[in-house]
Amino acid sequence: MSASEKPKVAVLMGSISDLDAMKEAVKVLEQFGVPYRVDVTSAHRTPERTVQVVREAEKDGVQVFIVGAGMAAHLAGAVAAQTTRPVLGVPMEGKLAGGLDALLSTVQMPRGIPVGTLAIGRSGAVNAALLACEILALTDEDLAWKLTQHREEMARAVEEASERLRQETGGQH
Ligand code: RP5
Repeated sequence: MSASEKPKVAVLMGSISDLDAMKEAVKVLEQFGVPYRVDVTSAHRTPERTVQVVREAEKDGVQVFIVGAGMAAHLAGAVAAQTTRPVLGVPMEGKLAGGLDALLSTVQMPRGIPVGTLAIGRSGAVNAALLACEILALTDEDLAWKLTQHREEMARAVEEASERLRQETGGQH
């Protein structure tokens, strides 16, 4: 992202150890040309910094927050408590029962402070970024067009895979 571009999405993560999965969200934002900022901040280790990051991001013009955290994954909720802009939570996998701990900590928000929770891990990070694009596309025709193109490309890829499989196996439609 060039320094002159104002970020529309903030990608936050609770630890640098979340970066592998959260990189997937960044890749999608880059693919769609959506300016973003990235921060590491922890609901538990740096609670005040978390509030500051949200304030700063809002001032920068961020419209959507994508927040990844693992274990007792309270970061998305802590961010949601500080903003009325949409917060998309991505539970990190791998600590307990494949990330069930993080999934429940992210999704089980008390009434009134919503976190839109995605799937655990990389798929969740990808979908969080796509959902952020869809939210921004409500007022951005260019982005809406790119999303439609992306859906068409995915459909073509499925059809091509099916055709390759048919040729390799000699199977019939
Ligand atoms: C959470 O604790 C982070 O989001 C991370 O997924 C998990 C473990 O953090 P580290 O001990 O690897 O820094 O707060």
